[in-house]
Amino acid sequence: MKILLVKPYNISDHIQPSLGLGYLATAIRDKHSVRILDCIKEGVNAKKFGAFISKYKPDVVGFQCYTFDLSFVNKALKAVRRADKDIITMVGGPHPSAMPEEMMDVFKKYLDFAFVGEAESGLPELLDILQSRKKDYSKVPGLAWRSGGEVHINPKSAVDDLDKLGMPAWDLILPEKYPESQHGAFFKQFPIAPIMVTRGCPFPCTFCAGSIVAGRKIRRRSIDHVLSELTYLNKKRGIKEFHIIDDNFTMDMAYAKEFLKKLKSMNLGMTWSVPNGVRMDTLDRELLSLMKETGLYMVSLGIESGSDNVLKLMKKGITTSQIRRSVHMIHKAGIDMAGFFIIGYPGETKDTIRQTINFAARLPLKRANFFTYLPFPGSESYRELKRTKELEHVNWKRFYFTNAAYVPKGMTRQELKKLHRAAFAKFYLRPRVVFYQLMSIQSLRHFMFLFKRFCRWVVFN
Ligand code: B12
Ligand code: SF4
Repeated sequence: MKILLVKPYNISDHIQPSLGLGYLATAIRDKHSVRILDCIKEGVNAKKFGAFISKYKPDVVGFQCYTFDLSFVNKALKAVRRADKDIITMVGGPHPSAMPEEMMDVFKKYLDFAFVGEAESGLPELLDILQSRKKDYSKVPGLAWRSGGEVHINPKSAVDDLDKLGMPAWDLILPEKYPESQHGAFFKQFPIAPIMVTRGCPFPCTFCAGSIVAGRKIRRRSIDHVLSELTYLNKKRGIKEFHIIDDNFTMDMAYAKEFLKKLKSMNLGMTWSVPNGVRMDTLDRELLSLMKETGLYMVSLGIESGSDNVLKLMKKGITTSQIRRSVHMIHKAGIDMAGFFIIGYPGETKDTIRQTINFAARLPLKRANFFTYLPFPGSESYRELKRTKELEHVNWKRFYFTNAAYVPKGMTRQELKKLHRAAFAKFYLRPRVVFYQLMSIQSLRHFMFLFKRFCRWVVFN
């Protein structure tokens, strides 16, 4: 069959290959013809999507769906049905994993199947059934399907031995064709590819929906498997920088150290970063010096808040004094840092937000990103807000970080947005911080990209 896997179009500045779709392509390509369409990279918005489908004529279209993709997915599913009602449609990813029943209900006229969790074993099984026309979907792991108007959801599965999944289908993704600033900001070398070394996170942070797909158990690829992927990316695709996009690459410090020692001995000359962040309690001096020696140029840290009370509410398992100690250890190791912060978490006050803003400015960070809290389906905080009926009706259209989709009691949306702007202004409008950003610009093209991004930020905020 002719399968189209789609990364939805959105307004995000992240233009990065989808490893999820890459792994799925690997799982099905021996029996099917597969194409990965990254609508962000190709500029295929909802208006253009119908024309693309009419021309490409796939048998199956599958969308990767984050919560903030819902509006595009809605329009795109309708466009598929309009183009050809026989095309089979499906969705997978974080949003359907958290709300499979709701998705099957809301999109019932246009959506045939949804997947919960990882789908490397479920998708090939479903395609076999579709091809054989047997219509017994009851054994396909993680599948949400309909029969007699009822939605059924099969238990999900996750592959324990990650090496068995092989590599994402890099020859279909073509990472070398992606733009320079995959993470929407800075880099050292180009072209860049993301890689995933581990899956799963056992920590209970209440705002996070990471485990909804990957689960709480941590699974690791063998070190040789990861290194052979890096060698392939470097030698065959010309990739010079890699981004480890795990939930928390340094979770198992012994594993991370062994990996880095072997990487060092290979002398690939690649630079790397951990743009999704690592926990500060999973770093030590030896690990940091190995990270630096192997080409890590910036470490992103999930700091979240400058208030111990809020950190406790978030079940982050770390205090502000531990954060300070850890940040100083990284600073001493000579590694630049970026911090992630959440403001407007349930239970926050304007004072705790100001504490976070001041805390961020006092730490020796080179960059900071402040997100307004979003109640991700599947996260503990989402469930809690639903339970207390604080979140009766979610406006998914507002579901983006700059939109302040949720506002804690005791403040207005305007006040939260004002604090959000103040956080960026206080952090970035300092000569040494401005100078550092200017010195990190790689080319005129990079400057133009950052400038456009800044203008967009001003408009959206
Ligand atoms: C890597 C990552 C990114 C990368 C994404 C790269 C990409 N192009 O896909 C980057 C850094 C760009 C990113 C950005 C953002 N991310 Co992110 N990200 C992750 C992270 C850490 C891992 C995702 C991953 O690659 N997993 C590995 C692959 C193998 O799994 P997968 O992609 O989920 O795919 C599997 C299944 O989901 C399923 N599947 C997926 N798609 C499909 C499609 C079909 C048809 C089928 C059948 C199955 C299927 O099968 C796949 C294989 O098993 C997750 C946390 C987590 N652990 O899941 C957060 C996460 C997905 N991100 C999240 C968010 C919110 C964002 C941002 C909105 C944040 C921001 N600051 O703006 C942006 C949005 C960017 C965008 N343009 O869409 C949330 C999503 C929550 C939600 N309900 O929407 C998560 C869960 C983290 C969290 N905060 O809780 N992210
Ligand atoms: S925020 Fe990071 S450490 Fe916390 S649960 Fe999510 S992935 Fe794990």
